[in-house]
Amino acid sequence: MKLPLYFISDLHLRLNPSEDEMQRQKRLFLFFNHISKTKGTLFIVGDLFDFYFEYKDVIPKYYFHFYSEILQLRKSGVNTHFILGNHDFWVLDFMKKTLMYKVYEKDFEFSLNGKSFLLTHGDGLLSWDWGYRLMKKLIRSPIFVWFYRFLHPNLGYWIAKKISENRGHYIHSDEHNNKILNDLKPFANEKLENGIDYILCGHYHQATEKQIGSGKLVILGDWFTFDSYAIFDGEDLVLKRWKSIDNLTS
Ligand SMILES: [Mn+2]
Repeated sequence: MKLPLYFISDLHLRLNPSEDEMQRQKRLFLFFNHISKTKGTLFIVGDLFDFYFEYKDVIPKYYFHFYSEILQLRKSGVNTHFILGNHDFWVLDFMKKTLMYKVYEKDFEFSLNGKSFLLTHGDGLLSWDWGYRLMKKLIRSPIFVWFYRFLHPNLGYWIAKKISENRGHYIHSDEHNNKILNDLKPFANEKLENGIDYILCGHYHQATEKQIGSGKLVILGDWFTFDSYAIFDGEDLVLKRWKSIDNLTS
């Protein structure tokens, strides 16, 4: 695995390309361009898309620019790893083989330079989220996917757009952020006690790093308000915000 390692999550690329969305994607592609120059490895820790459903012979056209940019990044020698989130679970061979270097349906653990990493999208971890856990089981079940696949793509994407439009924004109060962080602590503690050094997750749309003992829990933020990413240079893992090619500030 080539250094540096870059980690991002919760891009939620949209099905309705507005002017805002185009600007947002432009910033992301400038970041990709930066990575193609520094080289290294990119990990996308879930919710890359707002909705992605791949059919045997059909892929969504909305993400055309993204496909092109990611292939360019790979051509520059950067391997792209994609840990699926709850918004992009329904991938087939286009995502797994053509577009990404590697796709993970579950959490992914690896070690590099004496550090152990755990990458998890992070959905379904909160103690009060039992309703979501049930829903997760349902929408990932083969029978649900089998049924959805039989809808005409126009209808399948119409439903997804309606759900996407009606979803609230991801603005969190400090109180809410702390509540999440506290609830994730037992999970993080257990992993960190069992030899993991760094836990990276997404899903919660907050950009936080928490030192726990000698380890670290990083919530990767998103690409709406934060444009955040974590970087591991071989020594340490740091959470940063992307500003522009020439101006990287934390
Ligand atoms: Mn998510």
